[in-house]
Parts: sequence; structure tokens; C-alpha cells
Amino acid sequence: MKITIAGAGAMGSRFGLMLHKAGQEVFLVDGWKEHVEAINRDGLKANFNDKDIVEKIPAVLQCDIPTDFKTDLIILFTKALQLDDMMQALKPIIHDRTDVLCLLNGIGHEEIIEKYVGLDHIFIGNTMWTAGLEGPGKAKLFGTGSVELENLGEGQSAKAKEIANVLTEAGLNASYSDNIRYSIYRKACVNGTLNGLCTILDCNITGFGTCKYAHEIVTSIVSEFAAVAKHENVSLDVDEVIHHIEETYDPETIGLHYPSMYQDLIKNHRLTEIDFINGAVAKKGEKYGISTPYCKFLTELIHCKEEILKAK
Ligand code: NAD
Ligand code: AOT
Repeated sequence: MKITIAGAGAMGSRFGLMLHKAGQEVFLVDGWKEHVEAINRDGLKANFNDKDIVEKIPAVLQCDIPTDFKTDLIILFTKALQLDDMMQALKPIIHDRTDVLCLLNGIGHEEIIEKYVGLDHIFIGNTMWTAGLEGPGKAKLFGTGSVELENLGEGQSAKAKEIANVLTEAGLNASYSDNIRYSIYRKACVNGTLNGLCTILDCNITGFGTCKYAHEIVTSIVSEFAAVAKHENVSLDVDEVIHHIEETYDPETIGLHYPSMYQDLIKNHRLTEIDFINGAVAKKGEKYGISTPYCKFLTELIHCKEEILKAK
């Protein structure tokens, strides 16, 4: 299958690398010039489960995508703030039969994708894989993960299962979900707690998880997500979601991971996805008349930190 990874940062590199190792025809599209140049010059390098590997994968800058470029599947892995620009750049190569899978963290990305792609070709999902970038052309990949995905268009479940199969054959452990909105909210709770909190508290997941107040804070935030989700006919099992978050504290699994928001803001002084996670819940809360003080405060704190660090 011809697969385009649109947004070949940390996660795009993981998916691109694993799909390429499994024999798929992978192309990387990205907006970071030094990264694209490094990949084309030296290959995509990764410390992959403690082993240094290199995969020769073609990469192209998103402003230079050739118009005769053919692709069966586009996997979106930009940051939320970059999604609309990436979709604009991909416009010339999206044809009647191009499928698009969105695995970004956060809520509501389909509203942007629908402007460019027919519903029958949109697949949305979420992933528990993690990844980091050590610099241009070099990823750090460890731990395990999974992917869940579903078709947005009616009657496209066979296609969704086919895409899940391709990912699973590459070791990405993907499954079809018949309730992806639940899974997206459930994953948003993971990010709505760990991403912002580890960033403000300057720690990894285990660091936060071993704090005395961790359980109380997580319970408050997840309850706000659940109250908002209920207004969208998604009925979160709050106790199960809290347990799911607390399972990530284990340093033997993903506890040592610094969430992507930490990597963005603290390490690289980049703007964060907070408005698409806690900010989105606070905004929906206002619309539905639900109080979301923890989400609102965490969003404000992250924006303050962005200002202090002059994030771009
Ligand atoms: P990323 O920041 O690594 O990459 C996204 C884009 O930003 C890429 O185009 C990349 O080239 C560019 N970029 C990265 N570092 C840059 C730098 N220093 N200067 C200029 N450009 C730079 O993003 P990601 O962590 O791969 O996340 C993609 C999506 O997946 C997000 O929605 C994220 O929340 C989600 N996600 C991330 C992880 C994770 O562990 N990283 C896990 C699950 C989901
Ligand atoms: C994560 N991390 O999603 C993934 O860093 O944005 C991220 C992210 C799975 C489980 C716990 C944290």
C-alpha cells in the first residue's frame, strides 16, 4: 500500500518507520526543512527499543509535494495547530479514492478534515503508542502501544478493518472500534491529565503518578471530561478511565515518557495542543452550561507558560 505520513515528527516517524520495515511503500511529508533534509540525506534514524536503526524513507517538504504524487492512505500526525495547513498542502494529491486516517490527540479534528475529504474516506482514531524526537531526522522509540480506529462514513467498516490490518501487520497493534468517539474521549482524558500536569510540574508520568494528590486531581479532571462528553451522548465510565490513566504510571511500561506537550513546551518552546484538549472541554462546558474549573485553570496555566517561554 502507498502510505503517506503527513506530519513526520515523533509519532509520524514511529508509524512511518514501522510500516516501512513491514514492507509498505511509505512517503513522509513534513513542514520542518532541517528534518526533511536530514531524512533524505542520512535516512530516518531511530533509537528503537534501545537499538540504533536507520530506514531509507523518501521525505518531502509539504510546500513541495509533487502534483503527480499517488497515495492510497494518508496518516495524519501533525500537531493540532498544524492540521489545517497540512490539509491545504495535501489538497492537490487528495483524489476520489484517497483515504485519510487521523490519529492526533484531542477532540474535534474531523471538523477540519471534512473541509477537504469526503466522509466516506475519513477514518478517525487514537493511539497509546508514544514517541520522541531527539533532533532532525532522529527519533527515540520505546515501549508498547495500540491503535483504535473507525470509519466516519457509513458502510466503510470493511475499509477501516483493512487499514487496522495493515497497521497490525507492521506491529502497531491496531483494532477496529465501533465506538471511536468513546475511545477518543477516553484518550483525551489521558492527555487532559498527564500532558498539562507533567508540563506544569516538570516531570514524567511516573513523577506525577507518585504524587500524593495525583488521584484527586485526575478524578476532578476526568469528571469534567465526562460531564461534557455526556452532552455529546458519550457516557464515560469515570472509574475505568481513572484506572486506565493510573496504569500508565508504571515505569516499566510508559511511566518514563515525557508527554508530547512537555516535549513541545519545556524542551522546544513550541506552542501546545492545550486548546484542543482541556481548552476544548472548557469551551464545550461553557456552551453546555457545565462548570469545568480544572480544565479552564490548566488551560490558562499552560498558556501562561507558553508566554513566559515565548513559545512559537
Ligand atoms: P511532533 O511535534 O513530534 O511533530 C509534529 C510536527 O512538528 C512535525 O511536522 C514535526 O516535524 C514538527 N516538529 C517537531 N519538532 C520540531 C521542531 N523542534 N522544530 C520545528 N518543527 C518541529 O508531534 P508528535 O509528538 O509526533 O505528535 C503528533 C500528534 O500525535 C499530536 O496530536 C500528539 O498529541 C499525538 N500523540 C503524540 C504522542 C507522543 O508520544 N509524541 C503520543 C500519542 C499521540
Ligand atoms: C501518552 N502520551 O499521548 C500516550 O505524549 O501526547 C502524548 C501522549 C499513551 C499513554 C500515556 C501517555
